Amino acid sequence: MNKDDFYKRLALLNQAHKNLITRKNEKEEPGNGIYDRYKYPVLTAEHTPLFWRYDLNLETNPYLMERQGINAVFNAGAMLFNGKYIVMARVEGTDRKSFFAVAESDNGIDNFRFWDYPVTLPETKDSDTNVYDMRLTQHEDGWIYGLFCTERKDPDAKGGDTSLATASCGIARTKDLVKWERLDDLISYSGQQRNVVLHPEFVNGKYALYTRPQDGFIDTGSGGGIGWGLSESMEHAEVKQEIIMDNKTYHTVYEVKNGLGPAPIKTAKGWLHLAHGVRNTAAGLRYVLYMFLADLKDPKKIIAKPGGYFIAPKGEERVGDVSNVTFSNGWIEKPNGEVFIYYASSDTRLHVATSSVDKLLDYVLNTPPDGLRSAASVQTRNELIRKNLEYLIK
Ligand code: M1P
Repeated sequence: MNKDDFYKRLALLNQAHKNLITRKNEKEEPGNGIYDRYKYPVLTAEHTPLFWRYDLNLETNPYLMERQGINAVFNAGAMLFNGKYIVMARVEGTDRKSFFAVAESDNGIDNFRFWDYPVTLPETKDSDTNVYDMRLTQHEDGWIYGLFCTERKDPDAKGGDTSLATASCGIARTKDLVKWERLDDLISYSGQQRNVVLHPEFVNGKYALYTRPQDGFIDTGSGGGIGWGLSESMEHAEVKQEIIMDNKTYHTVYEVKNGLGPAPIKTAKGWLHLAHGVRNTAAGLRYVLYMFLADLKDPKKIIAKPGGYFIAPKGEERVGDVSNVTFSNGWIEKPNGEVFIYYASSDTRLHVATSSVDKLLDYVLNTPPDGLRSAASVQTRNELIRKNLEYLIK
């Protein structure tokens, strides 16, 4: 490619990237009254800076090729930081390795821009093969903690078996989201761990962790459910005893497994939680989001749980590297009570849905619980129909 063509192509790439990252997002009307969805994802692989992917030097990359492609941007932690909406995205390269990167926006619904460098996460002595799904917790001890899954090849895997892996909870902390101190991985006694989340406050003077014990890497087996345990420290976090606070349940949207999403939001009526539930289908696993409310004084006690899902994949969200998945590990509560829910679809892209603490409390407190039988579902629906028809006749 001659110099002119190189710079012409570069200008085209720059323009396409700028158009994408500055595109205004649009609320989808009329919504369901609980939350609003938006027309465009907030982040995709194409949102990552060109200088992460291309060698921009004419001498060393005369064809202006993409040298280090990005495959997907999805499951993101989130927080307000220095007045900006921050997401800590899971970025996956074309080499299948994930890493973390911060993107920020002024309004939380569009114009997200990645910081120049992804997170350089220190390793422990036992290096991570893959890291993903960071939950950010601004803890009352003053640190911002990032808890994530660290995946390694299973040391017990026999000779040629390259599929067996182990999942553990990696832990790091920071004050500025740039310099990270890596702490020991969580020690627990219930098999593998994914979807571990740090509660933002001390409980009985200890750190409180939501866990998701599992027997194997993919299947939770006889384990599973959202667990709860306490740890004396985060430098050497150890949960000696886990209790399951939210079980998997037969013929529900969390029949096969579930796991907590972001750290809960504290409200006047309880701790508001967002989680994912997984069921099996003939087409594979289906991941949806659901919510519940836990007791303010005893955060392991669930006090309200609507039946069914809160967000499920819709339209293009249904398709991706792992289709039929919605997953969330980040949300932001603004001081005025607005809530920005960052959810990913099909392990491919990141979206936002907006709501408020008032609406979400109304949803968790006034949506009927799962009656666990078709007859119970009909009874609940009939009750709604009867009330509506009587009200309309008046
Ligand atoms: O592929 C769907 C999700 O699968 C895992 O979640 P869980 O442990 O609950 O099954 C994670 O790998 C997650 O990142 C992924 O989105």
